[in-house]
Amino acid sequence: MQMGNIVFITGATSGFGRAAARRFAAAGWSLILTGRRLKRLQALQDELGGRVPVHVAALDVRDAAAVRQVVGELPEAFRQVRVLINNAGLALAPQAAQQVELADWHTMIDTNVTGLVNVTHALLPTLIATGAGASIVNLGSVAGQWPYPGSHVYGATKAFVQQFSYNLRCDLLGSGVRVTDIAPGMAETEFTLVRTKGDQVASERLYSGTTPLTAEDIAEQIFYVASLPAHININRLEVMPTRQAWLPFAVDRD
Ligand code: NDP
Ligand code: 8X3
Repeated sequence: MQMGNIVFITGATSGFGRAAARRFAAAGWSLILTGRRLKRLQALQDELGGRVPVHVAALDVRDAAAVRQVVGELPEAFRQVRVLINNAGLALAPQAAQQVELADWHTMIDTNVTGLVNVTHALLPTLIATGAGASIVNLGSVAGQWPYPGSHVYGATKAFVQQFSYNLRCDLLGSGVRVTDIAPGMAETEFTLVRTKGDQVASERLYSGTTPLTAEDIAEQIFYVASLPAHININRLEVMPTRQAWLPFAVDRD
């Protein structure tokens, strides 16, 4: 294992984050695993801790003080983070904007925007100190680029992720720190279960009869961009299932 290969993952309790933890562990990286569900983090630590050093911390990314505390209290062996995977995020309220509770919009903004900048801000000095080969991998979405009904604030938060990623690149020029916006299309995780507030049937219906991306597919892309030679920066990586594409524009008619 190369010295200094430490990855900090938000939302490691499920989906892309958990698959990324397994992918980086397979390559010998030390893992910092965060998320709100501590039992799931501990289960992942039990699974991977025999192979690589694993540090877990229960963390709600919306809480800036808690983020600062977790980063500030990293054990010595985990301090020199090389890769930050800003993965924690969620969609809520798949219905039309005019039917949505304001609280759901706030939760998406607080998590996908405020949470992501909280973690980025706390780890920027470390990543800059790491220098060449350091990476920030942000989980955006096709929803950040392409509009569709029921995407409202979710898609808008992911548009933020894209532009924030590009803007960070401008300011980090010369530091060696890379920034990538990975924008997946439909991927089968707990994402739809969360979006529908626990509707297992709706979740299964969305993914049935087609071939969605898997969490492992996206983990492979995350690992790829973060382990490229230090002089290569993938700015944005949009990945869809072969069996997903766009529809024509909708038109309101008499
Ligand atoms: P999952 O629901 O399977 O995983 C989401 C993860 O985010 C969980 O580990 C959850 O952990 C964590 N999370 C949610 N809220 C918070 C919070 N406030 N603080 C800390 N962690 C939080 O979904 P995915 O793996 O699919 O989603 C991961 C990312 O990928 C998200 O940003 C999502 O928007 C994006 N994405 C997903 C796509 C898909 O089709 N699946 C496509 C495009 C993008 P816990 O609940 O334990 O805190
Ligand atoms: C999640 C993918 O297509 O539901 O970001 O917006 S999609």
